[in-house]
Amino acid sequence: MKITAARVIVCSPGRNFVTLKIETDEGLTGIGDATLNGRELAVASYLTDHVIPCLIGRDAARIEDTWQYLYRGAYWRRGPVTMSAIAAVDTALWDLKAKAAGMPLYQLLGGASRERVMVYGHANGRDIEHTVDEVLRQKEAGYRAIRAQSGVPGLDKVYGVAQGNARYEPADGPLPSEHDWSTEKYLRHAPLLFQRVREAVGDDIQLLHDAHHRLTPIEAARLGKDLEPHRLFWLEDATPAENQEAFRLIRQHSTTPLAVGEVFNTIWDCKDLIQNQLIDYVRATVVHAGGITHLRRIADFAALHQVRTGCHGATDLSPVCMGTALHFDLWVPNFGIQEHMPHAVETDAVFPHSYRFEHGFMHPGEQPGHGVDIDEALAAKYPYQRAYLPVNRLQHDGTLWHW
Ligand code: CS2
Ligand code: MG
Repeated sequence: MKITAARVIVCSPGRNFVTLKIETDEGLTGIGDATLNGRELAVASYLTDHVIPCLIGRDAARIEDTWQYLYRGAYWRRGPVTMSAIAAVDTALWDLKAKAAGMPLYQLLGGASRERVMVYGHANGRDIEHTVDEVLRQKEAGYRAIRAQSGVPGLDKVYGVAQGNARYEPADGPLPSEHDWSTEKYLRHAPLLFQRVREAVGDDIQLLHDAHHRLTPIEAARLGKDLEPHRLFWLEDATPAENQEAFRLIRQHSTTPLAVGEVFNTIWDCKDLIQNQLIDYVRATVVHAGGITHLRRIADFAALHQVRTGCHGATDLSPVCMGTALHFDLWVPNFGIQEHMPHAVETDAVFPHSYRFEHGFMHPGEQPGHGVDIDEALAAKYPYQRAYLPVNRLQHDGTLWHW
């Protein structure tokens, strides 16, 4: 099966997505997600200008060889733009191979290791009471695991909390808006939030929280310790992880399980974290970590150290990534949990898919391939719209802080 053509489709049905479609001489097509929130057009150009010309005429069955060709062959390795582009090609080739075999992707990976995939939903509130209501609403919707985020008294806008009645969307304007931040206020507030949420929701629901890289290692250690009584499933992105060694300090002080890695793009970003058992869950997912081929390598390495997976699943990862991740989740032996933030109605219409949500679990479906398609005619009605994540500044002096 030879690759005869490939093209990039950029569209904005509710938010921006970048999709790669590969065509073959046997008439089968495969698609892959290449979306990099806020930097979409860089990946689109990387693919169109530098990758697609090298794909034409290649054997679509040689997934591993193509991965190595794009990773080693470019000379410039790693980085989110490169790895999202490689991921798109890799995902499209796995989709093609599974379609050619007439089986759902998880079968090709080795078959299901479980019946269904546990997902966590989001509960975002203006304040503690609003967050408690949202947690109970998510519980009612069937979620067994819920991430709770809340506005902080004295701070105008906070990560993960929508403005007004709108849904929280991880890109909120044509230029970055500005949020303010106070670690002191947040550290006083977060333990009170989880005390109330745990009281209201009971012991059977798993609770998660995302600190979004805002804390220093010693502050993160204090938060982990303060949250221990409320038995979180995980505390995510407690401190930035460019320096992987930073997590040792948190570990020395707290038994709250730690998750990190939605911004990782290769195994090198988490090698020390995993082999020193400084984390419990690795958040890398298909689109930003080099596709199924590389994510599988990360997961296998993590398994040796009892680290489990917890794939990123915000709305800026397209349904193509979601569907592919669900096949990976159903197969991967050291599965932990999968994030689930439902897409907008317009997004779902552009990307028809076989995956489904039922009672807090998801399943990728039995369609051959990864089970997600793109309606190109409908996609063309939603042209790209520049949109960025906000930036964050310290409230007391305006220093640019971590997002
Ligand atoms: C988040 C995301 O889902 C998460 O845990 O941290 O909302 C993240 O901010 C965006 O995906 C960034 O593009
Ligand atoms: Mg996160």
